[in-house]
Amino acid sequence: MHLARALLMTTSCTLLAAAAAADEPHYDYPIQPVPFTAVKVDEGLWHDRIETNRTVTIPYDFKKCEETGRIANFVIAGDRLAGRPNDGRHRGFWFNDSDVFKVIEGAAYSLALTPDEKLDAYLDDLIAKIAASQEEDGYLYTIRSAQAEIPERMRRYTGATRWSYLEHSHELYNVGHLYEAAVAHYQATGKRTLLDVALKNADLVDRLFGEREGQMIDVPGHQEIEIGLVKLYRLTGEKRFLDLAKFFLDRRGVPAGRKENRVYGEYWQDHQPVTEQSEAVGHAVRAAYMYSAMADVAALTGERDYVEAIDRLWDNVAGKKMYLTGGIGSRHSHESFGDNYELPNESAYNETCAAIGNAMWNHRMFLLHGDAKYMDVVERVLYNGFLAGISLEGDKFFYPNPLSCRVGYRFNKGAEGRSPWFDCSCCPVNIVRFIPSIAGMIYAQREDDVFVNLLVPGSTELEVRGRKVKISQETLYPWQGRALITVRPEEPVEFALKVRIPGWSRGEPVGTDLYRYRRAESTPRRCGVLDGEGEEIVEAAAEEDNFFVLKRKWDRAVTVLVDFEMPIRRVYAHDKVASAARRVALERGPLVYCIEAADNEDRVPQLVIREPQEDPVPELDSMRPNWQPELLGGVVVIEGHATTVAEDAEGNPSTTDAVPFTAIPYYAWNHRGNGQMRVWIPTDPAVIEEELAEARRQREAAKKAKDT
Ligand code: FUB
Ligand code: ZN
Repeated sequence: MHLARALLMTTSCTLLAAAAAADEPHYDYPIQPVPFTAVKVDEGLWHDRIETNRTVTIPYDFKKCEETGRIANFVIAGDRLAGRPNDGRHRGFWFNDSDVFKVIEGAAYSLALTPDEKLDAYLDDLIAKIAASQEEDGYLYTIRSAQAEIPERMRRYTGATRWSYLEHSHELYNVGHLYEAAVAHYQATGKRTLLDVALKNADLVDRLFGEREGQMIDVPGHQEIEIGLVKLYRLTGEKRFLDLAKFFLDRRGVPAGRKENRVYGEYWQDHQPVTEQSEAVGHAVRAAYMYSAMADVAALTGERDYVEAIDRLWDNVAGKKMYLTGGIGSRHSHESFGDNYELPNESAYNETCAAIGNAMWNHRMFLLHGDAKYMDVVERVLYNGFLAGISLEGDKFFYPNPLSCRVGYRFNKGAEGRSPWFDCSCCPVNIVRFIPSIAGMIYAQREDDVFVNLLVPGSTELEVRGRKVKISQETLYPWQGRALITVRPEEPVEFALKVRIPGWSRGEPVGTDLYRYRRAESTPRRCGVLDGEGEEIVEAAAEEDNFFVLKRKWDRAVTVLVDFEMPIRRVYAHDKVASAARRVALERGPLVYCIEAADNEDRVPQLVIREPQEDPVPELDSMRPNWQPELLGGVVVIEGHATTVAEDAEGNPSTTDAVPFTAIPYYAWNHRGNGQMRVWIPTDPAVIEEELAEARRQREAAKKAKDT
C-alpha cells in the first residue's frame, strides 16, 4: 500500500478510536471518492501540472508569502504575545493568514505524494511560527494579536474587538483554512503540530458559538469554516464539530437571535435560510463554499432539506449562471453572481477561486447523487475555467477569467495578462491546494460499483468486497478520446465498472438547456472488454444512466477499451444569453477553445465563423484538429477557414471569405502576449459591423467631449 495512505489510515484511526460515538446512526456520502493519496497520475497534462505545482508553485507561493509579510505577521504576533521585542507591524489584508494556511494545505498534499525533507522541515518551522501566534485561549488572527490596537483604517473590516464584526472580519474564514491545512498536514506527516493549533482554536469557537445559554448566535461573513469543521469531524470523530458546521449553516439568513436581529444580506448568502434558497446570489466563492459545506453536512447528517436546496441551486447555476468554461460569478462588482443569463464575455469576473469552488461543489453533488452530469461540470471547470487561472510555467495567475479580451484591457486586477501575485492573493494559493487534490476526483466507489469518472493516465488500488483490485488507465486524454483501462484483481471478484460517458459525447454540454451543440445527438463511442490480443471487443459494456457499465466477475487481468469519438463541436448558448447571441463557441472533447491574436494576425475582432450552409452537416465541416507538440506544452489546435469583416479608411465594412484561422484551448491563452481573445465568435458578419459602428460612435463621442 502507498506509504502516505497507510499512514493516513493508521493515524486517523487512532484519533477516531478516541472519540467515535458507538451507537449513533452513521451517514455519509453514498459514493466515496478514492482519495488522491491512493491515485498515481502518470505522464500527461495533469502529471505536468502536479509536478509544476510541486516544484514551482508551492515554493513560489511560500516565497511570495514571505516577501509580502504574510509569514512575518505570525512572527510579529508571536513575539508580541511572548513579550519579545519586535518593531514589525502587521502587513496586508486582515485575511492574509488564510493564504499561508492554503499553501500549507497544498504543500501537505504534495508531501503526501512525494516525500521532501526540505519542505517537511520548512513546514515544521512555519508551523512553529503559527503556533506561537496563537493566543492562550486558542484565538488566532494575526492582525489583532500583532498589535495592541488595530489601526482605525483596518478596524472598519476587522471590528474593534474579537468577533464583533464577523460580517467582514474573516476571523472564522481564516481558521476554516487552518483546519483544512491542519488535517492535510497531519494526514501527510502524522505530526500533530498544526492539528493541535487547529483543535485548540476549534475548541474556542465551539465554546463561544452555538445555541446554548450564553453562546453567540452569529455566522461567518465568508463561508469556509464549515468545510474545515467537517474535516476535523471526519478526522477526530468528534460530533460537536459537525454540529457546529451545521449551526453556522442553519443560522444563515435567520434574523432571530442574531445581533440586532439582523442578517447581513444577499452578498453573504445570508438573506434567507439556506434551506429556502433557490437562486445563486452574492459573492460567488462564498456561495460555492457554502453549497459544498451543505452537501457535506447533508451527507453526514441525512438532512434532506439541504439536499433539496442544493439541488435547486444547482439547477439555477448550471441552468442560468454558469459560463461555458465552468466559471461562475459574472460580475466584477462584489465578485458576485449576476442575474439569470447575465453572462457577459469581456467583463466576466469568473474568479479562479469560484471555479475551484464550483468543482468542489459539483464533485460533492456527484458523491451525493451519482449523476454523471455533476462530473461533467467538474471536468468542464478543470480543463477550462480553472486551468486558465495559472500559467503553464506555474508562477503567474489570473484572478478574473474573461471570455473575451481586447488590446489594453486591464481585467486582471490592473494587469493585461497573468500576474505574479496580487494584494489579495486568494487565487494563487487556492490553486496550489486544488491541483494535487484533482487526482481524488478520478475514481469513486459505491459498494460494488467502481466509478471511473475522469480519463487520466495512471492507476489506483481499491478494495471491493474485501479484495484488492488495481485499476490502471493508459490514455492521451484530453487530446484523444480513447483509453485502455486494465483491471487487475488480486483474487476473482464481482463488481460493476462504471465509466462516465462525458456530456460532450452524449450531446449535452452541461446537463441543462443553457448550452447546446449544433447537433444534439451523441457522437460514436464504444466500450468493452478486449480479447487477449488487445484488439477486438469481446464483451461490450452496457450504457446505463450515462455510464458505460461492465458488471461481471473480474477473475484475471482484463483490459477494457473506452473510445469516444472526439469531433470538433459547435456550441450555442440559450437565447437569453445576450453575449452569445449570433455567436458560436468551439469545443473538442472536454476543452473549450478560443481564438487569440498570436495565431490570427490580430484578426480576432474581425473573425466570423459562419453557420454551415447545409443542414445537417458534418460537425467538422471545414475545421480540423491538429496536434502541435511544441505549442503551449503540447496542444491540439483547431484549424479552419472563416470570414473577416474589416473597416476601410472611410469606415465602410468589407468582407473577406476563406481566411484561415486557428483556435487553441482556452486554458492556454495569454502565453504569447496580451490582448485579443474570444471564446464566442460571431456567426454573422452583421455582428461585427454592429461592433465596428458602436466603436466608431464611441470614438466620435469621445472626440466631441474632448473638443468641447
Ligand atoms: O475574502 C477572501 C477571498 O478574497 C474571497 O474568497 C475572494 O473572492 C477574495 O475576495
Ligand atoms: Zn480568489
